[in-house]
Amino acid sequence: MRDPESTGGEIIFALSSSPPPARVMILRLDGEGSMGLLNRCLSSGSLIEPRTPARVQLRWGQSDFPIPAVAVFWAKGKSWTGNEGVELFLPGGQPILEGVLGRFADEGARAATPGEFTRRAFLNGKIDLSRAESVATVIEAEDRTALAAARRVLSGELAQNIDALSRQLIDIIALLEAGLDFSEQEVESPSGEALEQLLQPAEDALDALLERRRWPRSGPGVPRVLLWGWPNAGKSSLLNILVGEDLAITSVEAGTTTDVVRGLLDNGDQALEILDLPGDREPGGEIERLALKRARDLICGDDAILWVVDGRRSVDSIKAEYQQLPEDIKDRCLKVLTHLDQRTHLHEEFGEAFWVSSSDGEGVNSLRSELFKTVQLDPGEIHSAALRFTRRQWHLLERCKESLQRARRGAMAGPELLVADLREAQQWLSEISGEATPEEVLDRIFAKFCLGK
Ligand SMILES: Nc1nc2c(ncn2[C@@H]2O[C@H](COP(=O)(O)OP(=O)(O)OP(=O)(O)O)[C@@H](O)[C@H]2O)c(=O)[nH]1
Ligand SMILES: [Mg+2]
Repeated sequence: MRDPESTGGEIIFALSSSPPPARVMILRLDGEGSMGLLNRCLSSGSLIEPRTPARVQLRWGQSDFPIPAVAVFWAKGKSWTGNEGVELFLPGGQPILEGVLGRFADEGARAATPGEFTRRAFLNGKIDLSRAESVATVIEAEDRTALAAARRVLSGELAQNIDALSRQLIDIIALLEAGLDFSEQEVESPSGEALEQLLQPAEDALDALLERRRWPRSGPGVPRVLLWGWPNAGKSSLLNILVGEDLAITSVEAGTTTDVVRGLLDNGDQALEILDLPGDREPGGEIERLALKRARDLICGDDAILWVVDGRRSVDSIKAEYQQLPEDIKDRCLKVLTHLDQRTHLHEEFGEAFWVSSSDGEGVNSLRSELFKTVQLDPGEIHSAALRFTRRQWHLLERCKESLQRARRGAMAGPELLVADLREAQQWLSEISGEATPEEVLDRIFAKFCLGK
């Protein structure tokens, strides 16, 4: 599928159990020739039969005693990764571990990188990316509910849903394109009713899938609050005054914050993490583009969002900015108007907004208590078939929803645009399944895994 070298051309090894001291260690070898490699390291016994445990004696140094071990060999196509592989169970101990791994390295194998086994399974088409990602969420599960939800994804429930939804979209696109390709005359956009019939089932399926995310806000980890808004809106100043520490640099220069700055807010009962992000703007260069993308990628999941606006701006300009906000932010942000100390007008249209001054602290206490209330909101019921989405998956599903909404809104502009929006929606889905996930995103996903997985 991608780089063949990374799918089994090289033999990799890792400890896939807890590190010593331990009674037993499990080592894994993966890649073409794993069995031959292990056989070269044995002083007695040999691995011949696949999937049959064999008692062996391992030679791991010139003058050292052989180590009794049990080895299992997996033939190509039959293992978790899809490659030829060996699992080795042997007595736990640091010198043994170092000695055996050193021996494997002498034989030409190399240490696996974090998540490399799972990555190989994905690259070999054994699992899709949604299942690969869930290996990490299963390991990280904090309680039984989290574990059950993660295991549903591992077993392929998300993958099946994404696949079905993707096929639905492809069918609609094909139908529309058939009209575009073969008609001699001008192609009309489908009527409102026809469009409804085409899109509604897909939208319903997506909503049903999003609904399965149901996750208690007060659940795993510390709830997060993101500060979003234009450059110079006063985000970093607000972070500093909220946490009572000068964590972020502030300046009259627009674009001061270029990376995510994190602060912790604690009221004794509960803690909140506050993330100050670079101001939302058109990126000027590559580094800025990456910084903004990173910030944008953070905005998903259950985080509360503070939409921070310089309160000295005109109502019309603030309203226009609000219209431009991504849908997933609009729905759930608390509006904050800064520069209360320099306020020149009232902005009654934003009656629900919080006015604050980072210069004298006015309004900051009530915003702080509102934040704690927001994250303590009723978590909602946990869906009985909840799926443990990663932030990335959740984000992509929301992007898909946005594209479908845009398709519906823009349908009257012509079938070409409609098809383009639907293609985009389908593209977001293929990033979840991994068919169209950029290499650097894969690197980031698998880098978070532990070694040996
Ligand atoms: N008087 C007054 N000045 C403020 C207030 N909030 C921010 N400022 C000033 O406005 C300027 C911009 O504030 P920042 O906090 O750096 O703005 P930002 O949104 O983090 O900007 P970027 O990092 O560029 O996106 C700074 O000079 C702050 O001192 C406020 O409530 N009152
Ligand atoms: Mg800033």
